[in-house]
Amino acid sequence: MVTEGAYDGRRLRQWLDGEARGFSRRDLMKLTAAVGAGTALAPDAAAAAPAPGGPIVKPLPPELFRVFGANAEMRWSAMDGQGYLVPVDRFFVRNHTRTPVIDAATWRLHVTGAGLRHGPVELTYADLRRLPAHTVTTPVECAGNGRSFFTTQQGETVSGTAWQLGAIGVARWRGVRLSTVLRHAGLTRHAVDVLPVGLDDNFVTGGVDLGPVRRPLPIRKALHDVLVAYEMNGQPLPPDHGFPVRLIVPHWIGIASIKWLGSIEVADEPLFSPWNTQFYRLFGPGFPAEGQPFDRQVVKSAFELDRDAQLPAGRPVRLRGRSWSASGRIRHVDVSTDGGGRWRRARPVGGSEGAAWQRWELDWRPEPGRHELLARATDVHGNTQPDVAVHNDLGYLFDAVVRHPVVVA
Ligand SMILES: Nc1nc2c(c(=O)[nH]1)N[C@H]1C(S)=C(S)[C@@H](COP(=O)(O)O)O[C@H]1N2
Ligand SMILES: [Mo]
Repeated sequence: MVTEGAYDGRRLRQWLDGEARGFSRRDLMKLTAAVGAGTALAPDAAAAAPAPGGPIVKPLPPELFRVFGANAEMRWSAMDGQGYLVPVDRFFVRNHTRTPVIDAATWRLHVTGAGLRHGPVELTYADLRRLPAHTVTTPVECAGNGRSFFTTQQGETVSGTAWQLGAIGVARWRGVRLSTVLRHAGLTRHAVDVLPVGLDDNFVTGGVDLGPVRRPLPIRKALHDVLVAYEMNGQPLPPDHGFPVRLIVPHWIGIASIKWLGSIEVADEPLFSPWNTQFYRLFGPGFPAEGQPFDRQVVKSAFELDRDAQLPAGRPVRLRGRSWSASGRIRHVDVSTDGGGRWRRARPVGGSEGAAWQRWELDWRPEPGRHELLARATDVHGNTQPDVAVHNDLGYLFDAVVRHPVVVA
């Protein structure tokens, strides 16, 4: 398992040597030109200064987080006793560089591009707040959530941050529908793709500046359920989660939900960025050489326990967990406390606001010793968690049932 940075460097060298899959040097030249244009379109980028201190602003106490450089995942034990939503103090953070500090008073959202009817439009924070507000409860989940289990459970090599299952959080997001913003700006019938661009530092890897973090969305998704969010769990967005404004793209991989939103290009042709060509595609044997694109998350489950958690012997234990699917509500969750021999149906707890996830519980009378817990969720469409996830080089979409060791003493 190598770090995301090492992976990026390796991929980039292959790319420069002409061995890259689906992204030629010519593409790189075009990309570099496009990046120049993108920067010119975001004159307020100077308003975003890196935060003093580390790459993440909020405290990362070890009982709530596992930290990987600029990224921090939630420990699942931190959800024990919590409600439906993940509080901000334990919500995972995934930064390509570092959290910028942005002044909402000088911030502008620039809407530009050939897909606009009357030319570019600029919105202030106050403008955005005056547009009709909408609230959605939905997860943000990194495409690589669960990646470490490709290695520890399947013995496979993958690159990227070695997340366990804590690169997900569910929050209640409030803001303006992207469709409202785009219709306010005025779309032509030829709008095809929308490119949201972040105001954080350019992402530089292997000595090459890939420009600001950005990933195109098809106009259909953009007009369907995407939110331009300014609140998280009833409070202004915290700096680490995109203050003043981020995109929330329900059920899609986290990279779609661009934080620190500075501009949105509406194009009349398909758009590309490294985040939908070089990264966030499935590469490896069995996939096309240029990589298989994907956007949607899969089905997963987690126990609200640390790995190797100590549980008391001699009395009943109430196991709790959550399951989620990007395709719809969870229909049922089966739990095994003996390494997969016997399965029992977990009891659902509470509702499933926004179909973000389902809480569940199961009572267990454990014998002293080591045990392996497993949870397998099935959604309303019959999508279920397999025993083995499909390997891909970048370790995305780990959906297999995770074996969770605990010690009863
Ligand atoms: N501008 C910007 N947006 C970004 C990122 C980033 O580094 N910069 N990271 C993306 C990724 S990969 C994920 S998984 C989510 C994480 O959101 P969170 O940090 O609020 O949990 O933000 C996405 N949006
Ligand atoms: Mo991510």
